[in-house]
Amino acid sequence: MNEAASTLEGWYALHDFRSMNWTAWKAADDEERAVALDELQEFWNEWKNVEQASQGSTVVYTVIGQKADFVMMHLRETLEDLKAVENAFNKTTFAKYTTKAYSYVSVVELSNYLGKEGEDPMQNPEIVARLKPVLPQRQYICFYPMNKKRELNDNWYMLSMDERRSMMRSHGMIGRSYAGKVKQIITGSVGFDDWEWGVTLFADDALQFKKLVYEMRFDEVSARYGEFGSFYVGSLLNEGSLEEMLKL
Ligand code: 76R
Repeated sequence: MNEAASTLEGWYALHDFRSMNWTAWKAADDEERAVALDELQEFWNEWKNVEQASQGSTVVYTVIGQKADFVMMHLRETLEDLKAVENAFNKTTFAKYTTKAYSYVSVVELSNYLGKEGEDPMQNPEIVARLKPVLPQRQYICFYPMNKKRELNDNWYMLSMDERRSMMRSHGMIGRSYAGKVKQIITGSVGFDDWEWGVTLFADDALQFKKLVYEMRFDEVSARYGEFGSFYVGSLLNEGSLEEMLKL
């Protein structure tokens, strides 16, 4: 059998995409809307407590276009914790005014392609921090799921470790040239969801997503072996801007 890359896993991830039911939201009276927003605020405070206790992280972004209206990205220690936060949202009054648009379940993943030999990665605080990251509050988010191809002539999983490692080096070099501009979080989803990885990118300039993803298309790992799902792009929401979005 071919040598599998060994992976390190951190927090579990849920990307929970929702659409607004504007008809219901507009039909509600002022008091109902106020109750919904208060509950949402309470819920938001709970997420912040989780983050402060280093037990997870949550960010909320709008989604531009018709695929959804907003996305809550949650990182938590266990799948049960993710289910609990999903349920808690579903039980809020605010959820009554939303519909489910899409979701993605995965786990923060680092692979050993470029790791240093002989080093125990879990002793490296930088690696531990990347496995359990506080999600960045950059202005824009981009999310898409992807696979590595398994076709007769182009089968990533049949390549030798050396071949994959050298291609991943080239991939990493391109990625690194976006340091400071784009922050990426790769989450693995083999066995969890419909694609093999979720790619979540954060940036203050949304054009950097286009430039990075485009540049990677010319790199062999993506050009030859990458298969991509739907792309979602959105901008940062905090309690204030969410209220603004919901104001009638
Ligand atoms: O983790 C590291 O920083 C080491 C180098 C590295 C690995 C191992 C790295 C760097 N990536 C790795 C793994 Mn990546 N990455 C993607 C996409 O749109 C596309 O064409 C592909 C989607 C982007 C935009 C991106 C960005 N990467 C992976 C894996 C797992 C592969 C496997 O195990 O087979 C996938 C699916 C994937 C996909 N990558 C970087 C980036 C960026 C910006 C970096 C540099 C990170 C940095 O140095 O800060």
